[in-house]
Amino acid sequence: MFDPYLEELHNSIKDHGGSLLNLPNDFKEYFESKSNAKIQNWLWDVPGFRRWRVTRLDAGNKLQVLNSVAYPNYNQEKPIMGIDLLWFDKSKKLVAVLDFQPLIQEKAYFDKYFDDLRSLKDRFPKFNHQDKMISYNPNEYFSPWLLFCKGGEVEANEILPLIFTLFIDSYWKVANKKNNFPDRLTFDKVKRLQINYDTYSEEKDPAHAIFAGFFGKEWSERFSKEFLFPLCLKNN
Ligand code: BLA
Repeated sequence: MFDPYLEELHNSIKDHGGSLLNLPNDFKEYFESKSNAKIQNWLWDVPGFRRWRVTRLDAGNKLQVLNSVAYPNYNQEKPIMGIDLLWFDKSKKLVAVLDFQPLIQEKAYFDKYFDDLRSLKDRFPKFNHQDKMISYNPNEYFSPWLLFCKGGEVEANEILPLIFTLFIDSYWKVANKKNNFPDRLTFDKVKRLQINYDTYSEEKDPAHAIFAGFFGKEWSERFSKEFLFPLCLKNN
């Protein structure tokens, strides 16, 4: 379901000078026969970024996931790029979340980095899911123009392909924006906010139970600590 997006994302990262970093073998790929679930991960070194991770989960018709987070360097106050795409084939249900995740919730910051995301949001009303978030706080590390869809096959097959490309292209524009650092946020402040992002995300992530169910508690805890949220204060 998400392989074309995975390929597009990886090609786009390579086009922007990214190179693959090494990972432990059981993070590169891990298969659990009991659950028939496979997870693959990639870690990229990309100019301008401190860390860019990509995860692909294939649990057949139970669940398909593409997840990616890009953390700019600490001397860049730019938003974090966050993608979480889920497809539940049995129920033909799509959950798609794409955002420039803001470090702070201030108008001047939004005005500087969010024009393109705002216009994407205007163009794609189906990605304007209005229900309350269940686990996350919409005012913490989510922007007012978060692209959020809870839909089905039409959204997955007809709208997501358009949005995905435009979203990635828009984020590169933000990433390539000249940084007038130190602007609003200093190096130390950006670092603190990124540490807080990992701490917050680790706490709220609805995926823990899923990973533990598919791959066992032990592997999943190490994966969360060492790959997903290494800066999480709980782990340090
Ligand atoms: C929701 N993400 C979810 C859900 C699951 C995952 C199971 C709940 C789906 C539902 O409502 O039915 C699963 N998240 C995963 C998996 C990974 C993961 C398997 O990270 C693997 C690494 N989540 C992110 C990022 C964003 C994000 C980067 O990891 C930001 C774009 C957002 N996921 C996000 C949001 C929801 C969600 C906003 C809805 C949750 C809510 O309603 O509070």
